[in-house]
Amino acid sequence: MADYTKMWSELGLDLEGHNALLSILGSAYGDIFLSQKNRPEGMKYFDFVMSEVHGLRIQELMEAKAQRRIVVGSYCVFVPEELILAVDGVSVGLCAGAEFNFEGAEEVLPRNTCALIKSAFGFKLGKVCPYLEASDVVVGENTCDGKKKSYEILAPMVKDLYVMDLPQMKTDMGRTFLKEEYRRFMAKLERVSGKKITPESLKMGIEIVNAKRAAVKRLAAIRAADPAPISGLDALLVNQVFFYDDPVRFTHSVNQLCDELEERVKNGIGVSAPETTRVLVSGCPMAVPNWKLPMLIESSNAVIVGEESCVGERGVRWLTESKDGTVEDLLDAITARYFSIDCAVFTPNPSRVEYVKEMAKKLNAQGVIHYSLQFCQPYIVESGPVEKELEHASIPTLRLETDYSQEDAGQLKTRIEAFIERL
Ligand code: BJ8
Repeated sequence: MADYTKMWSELGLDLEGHNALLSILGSAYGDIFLSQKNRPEGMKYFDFVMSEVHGLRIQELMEAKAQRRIVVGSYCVFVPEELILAVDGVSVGLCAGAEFNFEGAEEVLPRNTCALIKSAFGFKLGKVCPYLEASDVVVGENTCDGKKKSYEILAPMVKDLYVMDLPQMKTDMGRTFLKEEYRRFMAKLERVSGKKITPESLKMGIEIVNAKRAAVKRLAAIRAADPAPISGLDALLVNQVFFYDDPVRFTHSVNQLCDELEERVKNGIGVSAPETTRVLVSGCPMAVPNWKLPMLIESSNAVIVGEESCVGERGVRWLTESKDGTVEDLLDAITARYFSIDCAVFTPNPSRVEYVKEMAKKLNAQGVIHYSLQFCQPYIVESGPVEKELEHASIPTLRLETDYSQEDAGQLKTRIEAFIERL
């Protein structure tokens, strides 16, 4: 990697902490990803992106800013990238998946806060996230109580925290509310960027994001093959890079990877032997570099064939209808798309479990591992009924609760191995 020290210090990063984080990440990446056997060639692009995730990509963001393009950071798939692209902005994901500076985070947040939120705070307080520091606007959304209340604490720490309110029920009122929130967000983006959203710019934004989602959906569909042409770890990585990379370049690289995987399927080539036990993971999102659970599963004689998660199927499943029309018409299409997302913060949320069943069938998964982060009430509460419903449909299910530490790795592995034996 080139020397980016100057850029990192100009962004205000704590160089010592940042170097420590990069070195942990680099060695974890080598151990977990590069040691896998029979990886597709197309993963080289994603290895490169990861090796430059705090380097070249940040340099691109800085160049975009120099050209008066805004960078918008967000923590949730309810924040429409289409709108950000419509003002020629750059959208970046800010969720964090590493146990870094939790002591700092626990000085401002309760200990019993989920690891994803603590990690975002640990990164901010430790000054180690260049994406956060490069963001002109940070969008917080009112989803779970943990995030909603923690944004009050984050607000004074970032340049411009914009809070997006979200409905909690799938009613007509909820849909109208979501549309009005997206309209308010459009006005915010126009104000900060100094650019007006037009039907043309919005349609272009929709098409770029649709193409990106369609590429990931293509990848997801190929994973139905046996033997699995790609590991769950690599597929998760693609879904994680989704939130950082340039969208057009990302789409091209995913499609290239899919071309290769389709060839593999034709020739019966896989990353694991035919008839390896196939598992679906469902639940909370796994932000970079949260690779703990997939690593434990895939080192237990099983392959992950899908992720029912926001870093996965829930983030890409729906496309936005792209049509000619006014900004208002396109805003309706965007609202319809996002209102379909079945995050556990909605009540009731029956479509999620129905879709888990559908995914298990489509992908020939023999069992489901439900993953909740500790203290994540929406997904932990929902995991009971989900398990019951899946078991009722004869889909064996294992419910796990964990965090970002390695302390429970041995215990989790024992439970995962016992579950896989049962399938
Ligand atoms: S749409 S899943 S990205 S809210 S793990 S912080 S829910 S306590 S991340 Fe999410 Fe949007 Fe929903 Fe998706 Fe809270 Fe749970 Fe923590 Fe979570």
